[in-house]
Amino acid sequence: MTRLSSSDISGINSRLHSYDKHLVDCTGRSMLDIACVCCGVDPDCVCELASDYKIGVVPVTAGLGIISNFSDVVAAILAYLGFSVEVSETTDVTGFANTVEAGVDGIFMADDNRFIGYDMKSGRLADNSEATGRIYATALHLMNRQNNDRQALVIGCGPVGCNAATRLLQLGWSVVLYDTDTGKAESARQLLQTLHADPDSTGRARVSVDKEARPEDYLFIVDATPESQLICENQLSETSYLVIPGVPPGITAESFRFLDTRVIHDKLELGVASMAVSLLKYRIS
Ligand code: 2YH
Repeated sequence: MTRLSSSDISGINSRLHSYDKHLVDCTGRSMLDIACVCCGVDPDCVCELASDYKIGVVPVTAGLGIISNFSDVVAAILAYLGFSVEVSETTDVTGFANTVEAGVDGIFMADDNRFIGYDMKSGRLADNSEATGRIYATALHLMNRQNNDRQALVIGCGPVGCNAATRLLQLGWSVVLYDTDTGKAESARQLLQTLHADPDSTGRARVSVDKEARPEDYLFIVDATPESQLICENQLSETSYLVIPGVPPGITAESFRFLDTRVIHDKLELGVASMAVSLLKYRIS
């Protein structure tokens, strides 16, 4: 699992508007709208409730410690989405207690292993890996505006990749799994196959493993790996669509320019949006 660095997330605050515009260009929807599609809630309802939903972000010193701008960047994303948010001045257990006592509706906090949101009233958790996998898959689905093909290669079968695959299956896609650890890919296939046993229109299973997967053979790709040199420029075409929840991204800066509105990647924004809307959902339904 990648631990974000301060430089990974510096500048996010000032780029929120332009990143949101990029998301609209890619999918036809804003960040908040993609999160709403992902969570199955009405954007108008979310817009109405968000400003009354108070979120406290608690810095955590455990393990490798504070990432200097992490809590502030998470808070900036939440505020951008319309939530009422404050970063706790105290950390860890004291920060958690002070934040609860301040009467918040939800709490966001992360250590080196998990990044969670917690809704006080329902007692429900939003897990960043799950939320990130699901929202990137939703974004890929929305990028496929012609609605053709609907088969995606999911590279990396960790929590983010498996949640992306799950969401794609729920949206009616077929998924081909790849992981350098073939055992991991096969275990993921078995689990997903149990959950989504319905075949595609030709009678084939909608979940499979391709041990020799070549990115150039797929139009729609999820890069859920921490590899920086995963996909070469010559493996991408005019018809490739790529979402990259993985950090660092597995393509070059040149490939980003080439793909333009056919690639989505960020370090925190979509995952945080998905977590926040999934918590608010418990207040709606
Ligand atoms: O970056 C991370 C983990 N890799 C989260 C994994 C979630 N999928 N955690 C951030 C740690 C933040 C730090 N404890 C702080 O500043 O509060």
